[in-house]
Parts: sequence; C-alpha cells; structure tokens
Amino acid sequence: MKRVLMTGAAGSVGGMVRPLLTAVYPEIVLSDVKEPQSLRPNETFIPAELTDMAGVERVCEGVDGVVHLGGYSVEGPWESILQSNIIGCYHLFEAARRKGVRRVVFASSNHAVGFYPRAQRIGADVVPRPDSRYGVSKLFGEGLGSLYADKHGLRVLSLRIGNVGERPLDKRRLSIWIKPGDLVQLIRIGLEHSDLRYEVMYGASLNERSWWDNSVAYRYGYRPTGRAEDFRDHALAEQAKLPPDPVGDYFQGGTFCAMEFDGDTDGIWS
Ligand code: 15L
Repeated sequence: MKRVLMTGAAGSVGGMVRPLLTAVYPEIVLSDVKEPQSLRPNETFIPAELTDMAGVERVCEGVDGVVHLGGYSVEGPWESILQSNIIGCYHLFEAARRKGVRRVVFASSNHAVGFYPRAQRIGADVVPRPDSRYGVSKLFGEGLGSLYADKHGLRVLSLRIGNVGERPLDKRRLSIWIKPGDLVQLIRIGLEHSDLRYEVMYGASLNERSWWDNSVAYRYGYRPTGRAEDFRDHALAEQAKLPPDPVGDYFQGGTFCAMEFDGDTDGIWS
C-alpha cells in the first residue's frame, strides 16, 4: 500500500484517524468537499463531491487502497441519504474498479443492525435490522462491497463502526465505543491482510458490555487496547443527564431507533 485515499477526510472520524494513517502510509490522498486543516508533507488534498463520478474517478487515480469515510453520517432526509450514501457510494466503488484500486475499507455503521435488542449478542453474520434510512444506506454500501469483491476481485472490508472517540460518551457507548487507534488497526487489516477477500467486522474496542461477537476481526489478528470500562464513571454521569428513552434504551441503535418510531411496542416495556 503506497498511495491511500481517505474520503470524508475533513469529518470528525477522518480527523481522528488521519494522523495515525499518515504515520504509516507513504502517500495519503485526502478528499472531501472542504479542505482538512494543516496538511502534512505526505498528504495531498483533492476536493470531490461523491455525487460527481468524474471527480471521484480523479481522486482514485493511482490509488492502491481507499478508506471510505465520506457520505452522510447520521439519519437524515431521504434525498440527502440517496445522494451521498447510495449514489455517492456506488460512484466510489465503481471508480475504484475503473481505476484499478485493490482494496476498499468501507465505513459501515452499527445502525445497520440497530434494531437488535441490547439483550441480544449478535455476530457479523446476522440478518440485518437497520434502524434508519441511514442504516439502510450502510447496508447498501456493504452490499456493493460484497458485489465488487465477488465480481471484480476488489478486496473489501466493511466495518460496522460503533462510536469513535477518545472516550465513551454515555451508557450505550460503553458497549459500542472504539478508540481511534483500534479503528486504525481494523483499517490496516482491511488494507493489508493477505487473506482478506470480503468481510464484515464490528468497529468496537475491548468493551466488557459489548453486544457484538467480533470473532471475525480477532481471527484476522485484531487486538484492541481501548477499554470502555476505564471511562465508566464519566459515561454513566453523562447518561444521568439524559432523559429516559424507552425505545432507544431498549435497542442497540439508541435514538436512531426512537426517531419517527410508531411501531409495535409489545415486548419493549412488558
Ligand atoms: C454512527 O454511525 C454515526 O456516524 C455517529 O455519528 C454516531 O451516531 C454513531 O453511529 C453512534 O451510534 O453512536
């Protein structure tokens, strides 16, 4: 891996993983609609809109591997999700194929499976239960990754990322938190591991309260070092400031499940 492209480089996750990737790979191409701050000597910024196929092809030029963080990163109106995460994600995989990119690490999300109850432990092979239009768009991206791997030989890793940050923000995040360094470990598995063809893994640190069986990642050598419980007091204090949310607190996806919810509540409160 000589030249690595990161889309969504000006976003918050991009900002956290960027210095760690820049330290590893000789050439980093950063792409986003706005320029990220303080470029290092081995970083080049190329602006692109994911909705512009020609622009996406331009940023893929000469690239060996892509870390695709770009797109709409929360629940939103259908039109925004459609443009950024459906059309934009298709452009990314198709441009990667046309330009001979070898690997793509796709930032999927825990919201692809957010409607699993917190009481249930799930692996990466469960039937998806998206909790939002955003979650559905992430499954579309996972589907594209699988298709381009099987049909075109692209090697793809879909990471169902929990919540990236220096520490878990609340009780839910004690289960799904991932520290930036652990996410970079997973990204490097996606960019470098020789056995990888197509896999789905969870982007979580070493969390005692995890709801996910991440044995696929461990099989590929993932050894997370972040421990959510080290920040338990802070996370629970923050949780205490939040109003109760019967739907969100029951399901793994939290507030994404509660948004616009008018479904069947049997079994939630009883
Ligand atoms: C995500 O997928 C979002 O991108 C992020 O903003 C958080 O909402 C995160 O999930 C989460 O579930 O905490």
